[in-house]
Amino acid sequence: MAGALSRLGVATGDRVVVQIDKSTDNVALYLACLRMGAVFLPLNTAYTSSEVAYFVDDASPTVVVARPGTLNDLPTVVVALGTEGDGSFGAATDAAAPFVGIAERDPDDLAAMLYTSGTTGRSKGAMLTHANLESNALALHDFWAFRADDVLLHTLPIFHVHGLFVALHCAMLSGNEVIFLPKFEVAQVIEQLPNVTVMMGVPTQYTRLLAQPRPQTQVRIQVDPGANRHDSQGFEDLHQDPPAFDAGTCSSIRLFTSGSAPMTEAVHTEFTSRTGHQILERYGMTEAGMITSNPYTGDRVPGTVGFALPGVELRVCDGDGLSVPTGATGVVEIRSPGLFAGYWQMPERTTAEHRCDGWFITGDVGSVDAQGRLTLEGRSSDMIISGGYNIYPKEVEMVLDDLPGVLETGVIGVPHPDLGEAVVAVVVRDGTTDITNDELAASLDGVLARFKHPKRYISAEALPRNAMSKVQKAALRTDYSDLFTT
Ligand code: MCA
Repeated sequence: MAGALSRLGVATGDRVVVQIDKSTDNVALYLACLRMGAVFLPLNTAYTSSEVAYFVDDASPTVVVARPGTLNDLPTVVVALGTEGDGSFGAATDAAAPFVGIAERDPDDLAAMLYTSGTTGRSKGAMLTHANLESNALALHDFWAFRADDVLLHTLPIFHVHGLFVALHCAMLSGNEVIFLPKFEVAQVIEQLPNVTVMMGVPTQYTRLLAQPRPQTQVRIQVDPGANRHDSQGFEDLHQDPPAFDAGTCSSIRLFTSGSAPMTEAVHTEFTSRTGHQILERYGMTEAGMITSNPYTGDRVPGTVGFALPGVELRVCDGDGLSVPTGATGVVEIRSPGLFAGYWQMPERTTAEHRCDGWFITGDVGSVDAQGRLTLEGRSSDMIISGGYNIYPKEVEMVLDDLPGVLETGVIGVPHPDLGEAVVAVVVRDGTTDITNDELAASLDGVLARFKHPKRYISAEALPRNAMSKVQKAALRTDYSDLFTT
C-alpha cells in the first residue's frame, strides 16, 4: 500500500483522505501512510458527500480512498483531483513495487489529521505529529500495564482517536492479538468477551451490555413428542433468550476502559455490581490524545476522570487563565507532549485556543481535588456528545434556519438513556409556510451525517434569550431535560 501511495504521487507530508469501512486493510492503509511519511486523514463513514466535500476541499489531499461503489456519490471536489489515479486502490496496490524502507520523519512532522467539529459550524483539522502519537501511546501502554499476552476486543470505529490510536497503539506496542469487530453488536461482544483481556468502549456500549438480562434458567415446556420442533426429550424451547451478561462473561478481563463521553455514576455502579469490574474512566480530546486516567491500580472513582497522565500538566483556570483554588470549578487547561501542532490552515483558531505560554484551553469545565483527581462538570461550549460522537449545534441550526417557514432553531443535547445525550431541535416557525417536522428532518438528509440529526423536533413560540439577546441554551436544556428519561 505504501508503494501504491508513492506511485500515485503521494509525497511526505501529503494528506491521504480515507473514508472506508472498518477492516484490517484500513489499519494497513494507516500504517502504510506512516511508513511512507504521508498524513493519514480518516473520515467518519457516516459523513455525507457534502460533508466530505468540505474536508477534501480544506485538506487538499493527494489521494482519496473511498468505499467501493461510492465513486458516483463522491463530491465534485474529489473528481476535480483528477482521474489519473482513479480506480481500485487494491489494483494499484497489486501493481505497485513495494515501498522500500521507512520514510525519515522528524518527531514534529505530521502523522495524521483528524477533524473536530467547530463552534462556528466549520470543522477544524487537528494536526497530530509523530511525537504526539508516540508519547501518548507509550504513556497509555505503560499506565494501563499492557502485556504480551493481552487480547484486545476492538469494537470502536477507527476514524477517531479512541479506536485508531488509543486502542490500536496500545495493542500494537505489545504485539497483542486483537479481536477486530466491524462494529459494536451486543450479541457478538458478549460472545467474544470470554476470549479477551481488555475492552475499550464508550459509555453507550457499556449501557447496552447492562441492558442485557442476567443469566436465567431457561423456561422449557414438554410438548407432544410427535410434534415437529422438539429435542430428543420432547422439550421445545419457548423462545430464543437474548444473550445474558454477567460476571461469568467477563471472567478473563483484566481491564475495561471508558471514554469519549461521560459515564454516569449509576452505570459505573451497576456495572461493578453485575460484573465485579470497575470500569477505568479516562478523559481525552482529539487535539491532545489522552489527558487523564483513573489509576490502573488504586481507587477508580466513579464520576471522576482521574489524574493527569505522565507528561501531562493540567490546571483549572478562570476566564483569564489564572488558576482557581483546589476544588473550585473552572476551565481545564493543559500542556502535554500529546498536544497537537495546531489547526490546519487556521492559525487564528490555534492561537485563540492557546495561552501565550503554550497552555491549551480545552473548553471542558471541571475541578481538581486535593489528591489531583479531575472531575468534569460540563463544557464551556454547547457541544453535544451523543454516543461518543461530538456534534456542534451550529451545524444543524445552519441547515434548519435556512428553511422557508423557520424563524430560528435552538439545537441542544438532552439526557438520553442509551446515547448519554440526544440531539433535539427546538423550532420557532415564522408562519409563512406549514413546514412539518418530517420536512425539517428530510432537509438534513444527505446534508449531515445521520448521527447529527435531531431525534426529536419541538415547536416553540420563541427561544429564551438573555439580556444580550443570546439564546439561552442552558434554559432550553433544562426545559427539555426529561424528554427521553421519563
Ligand atoms: C449511531 N447513531 C447515532 C449514533 N451512532 N445517533 C446518535 N449518536 C450516535 N453516536 C444512529 C445512526 O445514525 C442510525 O440512525 C442509527 O443510530 C443506527 O446506526 P448504527 O451505525 O447501527 O449505530 P450503532 O451501532 O447503534 O452505534 C452506536 C455506537 C456508535 C456503537 C455508540 O455511535 C459508536 O461506535 N460510537 C463511538 C464513537 C467513538 O468512537 N467516539 C470517539 C470519538 P438512523 O437509523 O436514523 O439512520 S472521541 C475521541 O476519540 C476522544 C479523543 C476520546 O477521548 O475518546
